[in-house]
Amino acid sequence: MSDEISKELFERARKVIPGGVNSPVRAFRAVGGQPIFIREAAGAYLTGADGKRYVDFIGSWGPMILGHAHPAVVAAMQDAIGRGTSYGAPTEGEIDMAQTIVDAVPSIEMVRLTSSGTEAVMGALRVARGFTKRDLIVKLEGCYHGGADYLLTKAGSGLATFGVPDSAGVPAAIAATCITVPYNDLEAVRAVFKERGAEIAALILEPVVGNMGCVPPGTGYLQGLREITKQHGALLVFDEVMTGFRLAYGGAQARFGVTPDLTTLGKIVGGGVPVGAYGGSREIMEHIAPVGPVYQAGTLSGNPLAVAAGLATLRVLRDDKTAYDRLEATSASIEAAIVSAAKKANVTCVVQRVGSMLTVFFTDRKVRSFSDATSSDTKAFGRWHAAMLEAGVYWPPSQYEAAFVSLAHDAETIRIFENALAKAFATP
Ligand code: KE4
Repeated sequence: MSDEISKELFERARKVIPGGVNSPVRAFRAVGGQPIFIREAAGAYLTGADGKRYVDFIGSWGPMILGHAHPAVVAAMQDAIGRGTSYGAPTEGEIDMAQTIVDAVPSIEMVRLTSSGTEAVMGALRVARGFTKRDLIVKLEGCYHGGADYLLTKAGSGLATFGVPDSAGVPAAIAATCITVPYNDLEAVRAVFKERGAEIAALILEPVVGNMGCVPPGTGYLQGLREITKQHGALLVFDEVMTGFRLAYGGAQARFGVTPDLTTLGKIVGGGVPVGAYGGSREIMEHIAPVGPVYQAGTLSGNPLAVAAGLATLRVLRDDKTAYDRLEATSASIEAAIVSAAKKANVTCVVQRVGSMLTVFFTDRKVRSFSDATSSDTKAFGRWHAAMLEAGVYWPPSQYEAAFVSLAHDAETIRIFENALAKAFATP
């Protein structure tokens, strides 16, 4: 039974917000149907406008690793809000937040807070350009790094050509400062650096990709990128906005043992409230204003309320010594449930998971690159997504996104999930 209240809210929203949403993927255009408007959330559950409860596998696209309305986060925000919401002046909480990130992330000696992942990426790549005095950025096809113009590009024809705009409004000259090559292809990266290495400031990637669906790095791939960038004097930037504090307390770089020059963070570091961050060595980071010549600023950067939520979240992850083991166990159960249900229904799909992020690809092959990902049957995914939603499971509304498991997912949520899978895989 569809949510009539959400339908009415969507009609109203579309009159005053482009597409009725404040971020495109929420509009369900990739899967069809109507978006569910959410009234509240707690633990592993979302409650829709009509009161229907859903097991949540979006987790606000990553931040909600503790589950929604975690008591420690709620208490920290309630305590902070009584002292005001923003001062535009430094606070002790920002020092605690910075120190916590420095202590956790291997590549970070100094860190600057922002209000989004996009801003963190923009800051990191600007300081990479300022530090190396080079202009070009290399990105990998299928990775998404937020809304900066020069990163909204797709691969031009051929390998080492410049990017072409992937969004209206991005000038060709700006897009041309970014070269896009396929993910998991070290030869393609070697070729780009052979041809243009002296002009390349940085290579940025999601160390485990979430934005073409969950695609892990091939064996030796991250180490190979580390060697190639070092050889050519370019900086290696791990965009850990999604994987930071998700795949391990130290992020993907701790899990895979490869240390980049710069790291971007977001999502979990804000605990569901707007916080982004970028960090690296003191030598690089002291190129940023007011110490150095690279300008980057933000009215609400380090906002006391957002820092309170983020710090409470990181402290739970730091102090709960079995958190990541429990997350791994629950995520493995969820993966096994999908594989078993698909097999029972004789449905061809591939489940790819790293830690507590995973994707169900409706394809018959291992997905190692964006071209593999686009072999997926997105219509079959759309039908499956709608059936899961009807059965009370809110899965990310796009084949090219990762789902997220939280510490609040438990045996009851897995039972609901298994029942939904049986129905969804039976849906033709
Ligand atoms: P924000 O500006 O949305 O906070 O972060 C941008 C960003 C940067 N880097 C990575 C690896 C990211 O995944 C993101 C944002 N992720 C998307 C979901 N895949 C956010 C959801 C949305 O755009 O609505």
